[in-house]
Amino acid sequence: MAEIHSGICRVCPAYCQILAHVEEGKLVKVTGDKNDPYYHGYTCPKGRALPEQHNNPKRLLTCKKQNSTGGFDDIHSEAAMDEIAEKIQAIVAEHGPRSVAIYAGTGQVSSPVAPSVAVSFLMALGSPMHFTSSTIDQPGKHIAMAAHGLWSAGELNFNTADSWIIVGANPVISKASGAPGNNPAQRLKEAQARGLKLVVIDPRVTETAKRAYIHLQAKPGEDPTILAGLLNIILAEGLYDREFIDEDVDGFTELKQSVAKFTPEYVANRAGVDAKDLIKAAHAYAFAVGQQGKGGAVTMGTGPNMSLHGSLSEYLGYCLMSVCGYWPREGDKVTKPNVLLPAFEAKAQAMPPYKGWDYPDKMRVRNLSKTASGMPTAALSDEILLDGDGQVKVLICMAGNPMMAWPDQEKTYQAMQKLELLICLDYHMTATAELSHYIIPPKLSLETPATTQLCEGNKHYGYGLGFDEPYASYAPAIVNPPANSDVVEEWAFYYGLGQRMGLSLFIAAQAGWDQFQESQAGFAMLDMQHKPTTDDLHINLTANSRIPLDEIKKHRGGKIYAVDEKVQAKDLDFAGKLCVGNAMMLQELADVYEEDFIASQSVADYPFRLVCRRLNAVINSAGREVADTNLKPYNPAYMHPDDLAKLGLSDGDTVSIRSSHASIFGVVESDTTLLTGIVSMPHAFGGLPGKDDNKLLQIGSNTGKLTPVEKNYDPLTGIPLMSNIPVQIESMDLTKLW
Ligand SMILES: Nc1nc2c(c(=O)[nH]1)N[C@H]1C(S)=C(S)[C@@H](COP(=O)(O)OP(=O)(O)OC[C@H]3O[C@@H](n4cnc5c(=O)[nH]c(N)nc54)[C@H](O)[C@@H]3O)O[C@H]1N2
Ligand SMILES: Nc1nc2c(c(=O)[nH]1)N[C@H]1C(S)=C(S)[C@@H](COP(=O)(O)OP(=O)(O)OC[C@H]3O[C@@H](n4cnc5c(=O)[nH]c(N)nc54)[C@H](O)[C@@H]3O)O[C@H]1N2
Ligand code: SF4
Ligand SMILES: [Mo]
Repeated sequence: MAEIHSGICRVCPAYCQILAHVEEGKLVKVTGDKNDPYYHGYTCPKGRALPEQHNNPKRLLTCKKQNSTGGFDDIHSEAAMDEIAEKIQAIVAEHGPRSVAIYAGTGQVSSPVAPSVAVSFLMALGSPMHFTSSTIDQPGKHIAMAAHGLWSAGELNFNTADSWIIVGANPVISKASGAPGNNPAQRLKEAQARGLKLVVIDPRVTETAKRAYIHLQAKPGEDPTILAGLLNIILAEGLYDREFIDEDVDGFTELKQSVAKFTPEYVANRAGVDAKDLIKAAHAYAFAVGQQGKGGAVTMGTGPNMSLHGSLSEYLGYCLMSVCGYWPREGDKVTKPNVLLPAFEAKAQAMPPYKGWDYPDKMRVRNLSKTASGMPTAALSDEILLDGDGQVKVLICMAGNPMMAWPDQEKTYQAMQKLELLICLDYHMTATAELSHYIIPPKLSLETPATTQLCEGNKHYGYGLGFDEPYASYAPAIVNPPANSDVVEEWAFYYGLGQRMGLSLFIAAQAGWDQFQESQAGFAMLDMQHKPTTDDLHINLTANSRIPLDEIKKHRGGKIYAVDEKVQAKDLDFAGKLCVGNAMMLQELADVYEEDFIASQSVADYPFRLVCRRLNAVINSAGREVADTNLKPYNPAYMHPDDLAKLGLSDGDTVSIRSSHASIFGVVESDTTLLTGIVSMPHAFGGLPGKDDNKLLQIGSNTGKLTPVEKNYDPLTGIPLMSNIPVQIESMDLTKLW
């Protein structure tokens, strides 16, 4: 008989409430929790594969140390931490603390505990070198937020919105960037039935675009043009909220002047859309202007953020919300009140702009610095490869896979091999783990206690994350790691090093962005003698929560709490405003107008554009080891059948895909949902450069190889061109190569 425990899936930031079926201590099945008031039983294939992930025979259950032949030997975790601590101390003594870096990838979404302790470890060491995948994802969000400011009362509610624009995101598959994560397909369907006017801008008729009132199937990379065009129509026709702008928005005149050139005809010609559709989209979006509580939002995904002008696109998205006054007003219900984060006073006023870039922590290359999005990960390989003061010699890679995910795979490969010490915290043998000196496998998600705090805290990222209800859940560890395993929770690894190195680590209660600054209350030093439990750390993290964790623990499973927060009036003497006229952003827009928009040489030599895309059953490089057999082991290069016909190609043919930087192999597959001229291909496939190229049909190929990091990058965050990459496609009979 299986016991059934409620738990939280934390494979992706949707954080679905699940039922874990356990037999004799082993996780055997995961189903949705139909009684959950927020998720209503929703799960996806990745969550349902949690038993396969936890019980995978190939899962790493002991720490590994690389031997002199490149193979791995088992090592006890305590011995591994002894050796690693000693090595780090020696390297720091010789090269200083900046020689130690941490890279935390997507897997850290599973808990706020490890990232918090990781940051504390680096701070105690005195190293600023903390990197995450955020700066190779959608770093434009943070820059735009800083340049525009935030609205203290948060955003309007998707479930009651009248119009919504989704730019280069596919939430039905990604559960991110637009529709709420608790069953995005269903939420979109309901919204459509209710009459939501959804505008989708995407070169592909995605699962999300199928639900659109208007789908602008535009060329990739033209998002700033299209968004400026929408603003121009709205401003020229007077469809904006004059009262709101007078009261709460700066920079209106500058914005109006800057977008005036982006006429419907100009935009239509440039982006390959119909001018009438553009006008219709602007009207659909702006139709609720001036009616309190009505309106919508603009949300972006990886598409615009990876096509160079991500910050500008995100910024223009904010401008569209602010000129229409699409923010909650006094008396409206707060869409995302905190539960496990501190209570806050939602006021109908701006949190004014701030400088979110050029922070004092500098990189040694390309004049890059830390920004509100973090340290520029696209420059970390350079920091490892470039000799001299400040060179990174030690990398702790936590829940990330640089060899699959970082741009410029060849450079990443050189960097990983140059490190004096590479430590990988991962549960299976990834391409990065293969190159590591030590691999420290963690407990998996259902083996550790969990709260929904991290999901809640993501609410300002514009990812459609967070809960649009006062929802929270806590789940204790549900199963133990397999017998005889020696796995180490990620936070405990940093703690173990800290103990050995004589460091004092701390943990700070999560403040939430409503408070905007780290709260000092709830800041606790960790007891470095007596090891805390993971539950203790969750208590620290939730020290300032609106509803005490103890109360949440009383309700097993998810619950919507009785928090009925209304937006309060603006403070009497408050003069702060949102800004739609940021000079740096509007200069970038002027540059976009001036640029030779279809760089003619690119078109002649590289007639196709390779764009990003995600798969339902896996998350980036993770999950393929357990995904069901319907998933192809490789990443097809999807193209329109007309393009294939022109090139004399059919489904399954092999090709070379060449950018100005490098080339990879691909297997083409026809896809009528695409614009012609596009190659749509999932990332994070393939193996090590040069080593695994002949395994195309077994493991696919790595699109990251096509992107150089030192050309075509965002000057603030360093993110290079990772979508809309000009490529040429040539038929290639690979059987002749191998
Ligand atoms: N060309 C191209 N490149 C891209 C992208 C693209 O669209 N195109 N997308 C970019 C984006 S958006 C991102 S976020 C990055 C992703 O960059 P990364 O995060 O570096 O890559 P992932 O493949 O997500 O690696 C996550 C790793 O975490 C491990 N993991 C999962 N859960 C846990 C856990 O609980 N604990 C531990 N210790 N490990 C865990 C997984 O096994 C996996 O190896 O890639 C970026 N790179
Ligand atoms: N199932 C699943 N879920 C995931 C992930 C996964 O790998 N699998 N990854 C997770 C991660 S790390 C992230 S960051 C999120 C990302 O979530 P999303 O941003 O929703 O990612 P995608 O599904 O790749 O959607 C990007 C869309 O942008 C379009 N596009 C490409 N270039 C352009 C452009 O220049 N302009 C416009 N307008 N569109 C463009 C593509 O056609 C594609 O439909 O998803 C997360 N969730
Ligand atoms: S959507 Fe995300 S959180 Fe929900 S079941 Fe799938 S992987 Fe888990
Ligand atoms: Mo991501």
